[in-house]
Amino acid sequence: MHSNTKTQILRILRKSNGYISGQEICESLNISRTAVWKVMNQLKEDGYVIEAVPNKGYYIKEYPDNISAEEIMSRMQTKVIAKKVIYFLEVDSTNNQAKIIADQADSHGTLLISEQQKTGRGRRGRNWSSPAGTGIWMSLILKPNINPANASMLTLVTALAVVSGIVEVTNLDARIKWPNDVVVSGKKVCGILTEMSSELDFINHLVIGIGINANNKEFPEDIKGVATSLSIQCGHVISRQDLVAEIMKRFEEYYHIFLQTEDLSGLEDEYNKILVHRNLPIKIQNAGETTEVYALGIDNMGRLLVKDSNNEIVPILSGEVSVRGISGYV
Ligand code: BT5
Repeated sequence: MHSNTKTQILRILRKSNGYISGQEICESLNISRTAVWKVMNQLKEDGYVIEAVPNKGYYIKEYPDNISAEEIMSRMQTKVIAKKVIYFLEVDSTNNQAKIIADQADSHGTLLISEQQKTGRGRRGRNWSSPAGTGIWMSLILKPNINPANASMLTLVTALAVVSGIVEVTNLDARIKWPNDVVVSGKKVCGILTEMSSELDFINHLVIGIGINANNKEFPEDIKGVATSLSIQCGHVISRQDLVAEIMKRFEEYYHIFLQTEDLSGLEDEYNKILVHRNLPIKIQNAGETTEVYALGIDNMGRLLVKDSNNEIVPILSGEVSVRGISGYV
């Protein structure tokens, strides 16, 4: 109840263009003056700079760089996605925590987010660097009523939502490196890890892990060459809260479009427009073998269509290959 009140008060304060009186807050939430006053004090402790002027009311002068559950939820403009947010200061991996609670009946749409991950994971046991106070390390739980064979396309849907969110908030020229990386200026700013628990014809749950380098200033030696952050690219600190809210909003829209056909028919054009390799030669690495092909774009099943050396068009499935540019990561 209390965290709910905090979320609602934050929402009201953000919406009001200027001061809002304690009385108005009490009335719209049907709570006491003392309850409002308590939440205001808590918010101050959380780092919000709140001005309280007699006869005028409250006004938030400064927001902390805070990705608490209440802060994120108060910004959400969605119907189902990320209406419930669980925040951690530190965690092994948000995907691990998501899996623990995913089988609860009401977990669909729950978002888990952490300031830091001790053992953030990439695909196939690879490591994902997730230091504190810099990035967005989050996992979304979904329980779609779709064929498990189509679930991997949701990674592409997510990549599309991440790019749209980044473009909206930063105006950077973010692009997708098929299937699940988001790149800016040829370097990786985001990776997506989708994990599924399913039966042959039924999905118990999906966990979509999203890692975004938002305000990282530096990277560990081993990934310096391939990684960058949004703040490095745009030259200023970006609002992680705004970005999370925007990505979730976009995700909900795209998810809805995906569910209508259970494939990417309604999204492939948009995806292909921001595909970094589109109409370029790439290298496909598969089981130690490297082939040079020409990338055309994805089809409605999310497969990458490439033209091989015989000029034949071949669909490539994600999960089995890794894609590289001709002379580097992109
Ligand atoms: C990915 O794997 O790109 C998926 C990353 C998913 C991370 C999120 S964070 C929230 C959730 N909880 C988790 O535990 N994971 C998810 P992959 O395509 O396998 O890329 C991994 C590779 O990217 C590594 O081997 C490094 O080379 C590189 N890498 C590691 N950390 C990075 C970072 N912060 N930025 C850019 N590249 C990184």
